[in-house]
Amino acid sequence: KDGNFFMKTAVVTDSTAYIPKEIREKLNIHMIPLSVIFGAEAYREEIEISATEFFEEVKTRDLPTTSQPPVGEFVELYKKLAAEYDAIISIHLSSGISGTYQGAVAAASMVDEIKVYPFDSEISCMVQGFYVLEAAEWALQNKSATEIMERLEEMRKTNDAYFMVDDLSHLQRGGRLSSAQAFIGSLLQVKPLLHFVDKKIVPFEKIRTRKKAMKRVANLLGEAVKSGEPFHAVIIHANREAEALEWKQELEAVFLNVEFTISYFGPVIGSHLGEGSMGLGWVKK
Ligand code: MYR
Repeated sequence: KDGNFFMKTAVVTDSTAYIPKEIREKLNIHMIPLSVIFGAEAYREEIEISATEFFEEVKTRDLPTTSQPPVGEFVELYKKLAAEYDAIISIHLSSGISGTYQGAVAAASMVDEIKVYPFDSEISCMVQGFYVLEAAEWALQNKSATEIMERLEEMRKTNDAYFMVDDLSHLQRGGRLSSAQAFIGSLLQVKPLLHFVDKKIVPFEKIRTRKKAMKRVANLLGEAVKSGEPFHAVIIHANREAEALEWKQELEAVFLNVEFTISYFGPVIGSHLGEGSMGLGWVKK
């Protein structure tokens, strides 16, 4: 705020936050899609292919590869927003698993018309979405870009997530699992719980069954929220909505200071995790 002049800050993210279109429109969130590539055909997720269409498609086809958005798409959007806004906050999936954030940084240096603040969420999906929703709400309240960036850094301190996959080989094939090859070999037999360390995906603990893994994650949440302060949490599933709903009800009955929502692993992230994956992320309100 500078006298009567309010900073207008635009919020940009990528498709892997999986924020539904109605919410993006309501909160003025601008989205740049990543793509899934089946053979010679590329589809921009959330625009040309939905999560439902994707999981239907991969019933009869191998999982596709994925690609980050072209830098030109960031440049074009930033230039367009420069006409209407004073600054841009651009929030992206972890730079340890995708080149998307670097693309935003490169585009920011090519656009002189407006100051762009790229933010590496160091995570993805609706856990990245927590940052995006908060930034968008603060921007609507005319908070400055630097104030919003400080708030995002503060959120990092209480933001955490764990997830499990049915088949670890997808993550390994896509090169998104960071661990010694021999260790990964030993993990392929079990269902390890995974998380992010230093922007990269690493196994957290070897756990043999899905039920036990979910129990372990619930305990980790309990540890994180034990102060009783209000938290947001999100259950994220890859085509397992009924199971996610059931887990939500179980967790809601135990953690009264936590507001739970359900989200999904869409096409791009689903290509690396495979169907049946399930995750839980949280942040202090
Ligand atoms: C690209 O092609 O640039 C996209 C690569 C995406 C890799 C995704 C790896 C799995 C991420 C799991 C996130 C879980 C968040 C709770």
